[in-house]
Amino acid sequence: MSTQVTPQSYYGPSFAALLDSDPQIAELLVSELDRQRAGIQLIASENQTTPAVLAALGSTLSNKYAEGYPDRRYYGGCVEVDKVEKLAIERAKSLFGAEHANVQPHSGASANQAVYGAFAAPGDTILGMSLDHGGHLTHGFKVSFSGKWFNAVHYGVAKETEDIDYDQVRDLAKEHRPKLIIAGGSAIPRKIDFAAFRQIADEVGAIFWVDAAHFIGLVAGQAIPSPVPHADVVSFTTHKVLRGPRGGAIVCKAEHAAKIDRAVFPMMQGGPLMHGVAAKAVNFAECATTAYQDYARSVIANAQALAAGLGERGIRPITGGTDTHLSLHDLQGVAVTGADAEKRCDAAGIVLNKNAIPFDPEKPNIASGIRVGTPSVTTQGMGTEQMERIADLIHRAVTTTDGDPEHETARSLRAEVTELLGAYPAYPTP
Ligand code: DSN
Repeated sequence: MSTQVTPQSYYGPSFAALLDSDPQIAELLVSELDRQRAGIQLIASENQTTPAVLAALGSTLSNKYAEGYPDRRYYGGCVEVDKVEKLAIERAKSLFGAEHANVQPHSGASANQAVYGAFAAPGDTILGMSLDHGGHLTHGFKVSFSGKWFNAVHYGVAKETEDIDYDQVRDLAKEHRPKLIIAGGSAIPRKIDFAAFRQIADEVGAIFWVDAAHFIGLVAGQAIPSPVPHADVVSFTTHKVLRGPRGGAIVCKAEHAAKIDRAVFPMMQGGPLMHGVAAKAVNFAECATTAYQDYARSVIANAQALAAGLGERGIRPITGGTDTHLSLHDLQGVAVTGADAEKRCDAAGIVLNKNAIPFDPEKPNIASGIRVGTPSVTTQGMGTEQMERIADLIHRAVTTTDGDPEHETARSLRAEVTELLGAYPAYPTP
């Protein structure tokens, strides 16, 4: 068992019961908290949610079956969970200025399944960003249900700008007349021109869907423009920059509300995870504060500082920088693959992921790039000065170590990481 103080406040009052009944799993929970505390966490899709959200997740709401929607359930005893879900819905609508919200999707992929269920039938054509240019599996990638069940057509980025090629989007939309046009993805560093997408969708009579999973937290914090006024439907996850529980949600225009609700339940899901819905409600309230808005702005400032710091050291940011919480970097200038960089950083106490870059000469499991994001380090209170230091640590890890944790430089880099994290701890012990 870890020598650190038992993190009761993060795992809730039931942690003592777990420790008693299943010490093996209890120990792993603590080891994972230790792991999250011990490294610099730069996975762009991760964050460190609050003790309040963790408390809601670890609650007896997990016991309740509540198929249906508030006041329209298929089970008795839903009086309290009805109140919880109504609060979550109202808070989501208010936070995003949305006409309708569905807070039941179990995950981002579940939310996306429901959007397909609402607006498309198997065999229909969809238009999304290709995965190797920054899109997402569920936007029609060949091994995903979305690529198997729909006729998926993909746009990408322009070679010169490395940003979305809107002319290509229009040309493909006119040629293929998709039912759905999808904006969003997992590795897009720049703001998306939602008005341009809306215009193209209108030109071809398509539904315009934004998968805002990555950047919805920046929208909630009013740090970047919102897709909500432009899109028919916006799906998202609640655990990235947003910093809520692992889960999904959908907001949409009122005219699509019934379709979306029917597609989430009963088409794609059964009973909602009411402990997750409660945690989403807690999170939406947290995001409506000026403190969260300050956080969202700092996430971007930090991402820009980190991207610039890496760029100055020969690790080129795709598109030249970022407007969001993440940047994507080309390692070809330092002659290291993404897979090697990920391993070398890991050995140095820095957690990030290899990532394909547009027009990547390497296979996806090797890749020529890395993706870095600042949601977690910003939650820990770090600022642009620390990003400069992290850029230096990454550069040294990538260019002077070999992935062996016992390598002398890896050991000294880990000592520097520990020193930096000492001033900005994750989940500081109360
Ligand atoms: N896996 C997520 C990410 O890392 O971007 C997207 O689903």
